[in-house]
Amino acid sequence: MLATGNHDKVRELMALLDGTAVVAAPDGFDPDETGTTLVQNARIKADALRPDAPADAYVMADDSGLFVHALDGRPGVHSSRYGGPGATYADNCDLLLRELGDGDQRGAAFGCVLYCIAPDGAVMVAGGVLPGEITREAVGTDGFGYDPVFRPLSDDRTLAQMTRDEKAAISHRGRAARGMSRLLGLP
Ligand code: ITT
Repeated sequence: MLATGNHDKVRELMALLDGTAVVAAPDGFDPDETGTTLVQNARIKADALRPDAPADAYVMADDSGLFVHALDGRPGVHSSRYGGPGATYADNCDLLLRELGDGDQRGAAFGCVLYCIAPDGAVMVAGGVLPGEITREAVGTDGFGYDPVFRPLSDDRTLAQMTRDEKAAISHRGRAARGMSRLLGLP
């Protein structure tokens, strides 16, 4: 059971864990993310869902964010709330482009931590990083979040110009999910 209220993460994680029975958290799942690191916030979400999940289920949380070097790592763990309460993905991208302006320092990295609690209480943690740079304008319509303004170092397109499989092959979440699959002994 995935400890997230973000349907875009659910969609990507279901594809990444293809062949495993995955269910989303109940509607409205949204615990306070008071941590200062991806690991802390992933743990908060997994711990919050554990009591409500079936006893024989594995509970897995995803905490992720975009870390921009010229902004000292912001928006980081605050990526979903960067533009304030109610900000859309487009609002967040616009704010980021405005903050960076014409600056040449555009290096950034996506990070993802997956935190899984097994039925017996054992904890498994896996992470993934995707280095890249922030574009000067939003390009592409696929993916979600900051995908239209993020170009991985390994490509000349943004993540929003890639297919789901192309993104999964290189992304922070794809890397973390493959690590978690190994820890869980999944195919
Ligand atoms: P949950 O806490 O319910 O899981 P959330 O969206 O609030 O959902 P986070 O606190 O982990 O999750 O914030 C992650 C944000 O980072 C997300 O909302 C996007 O803005 C951004 N993000 C994470 N992964 C991304 C990706 O693959 N592509 C684009 N943006 C991403």
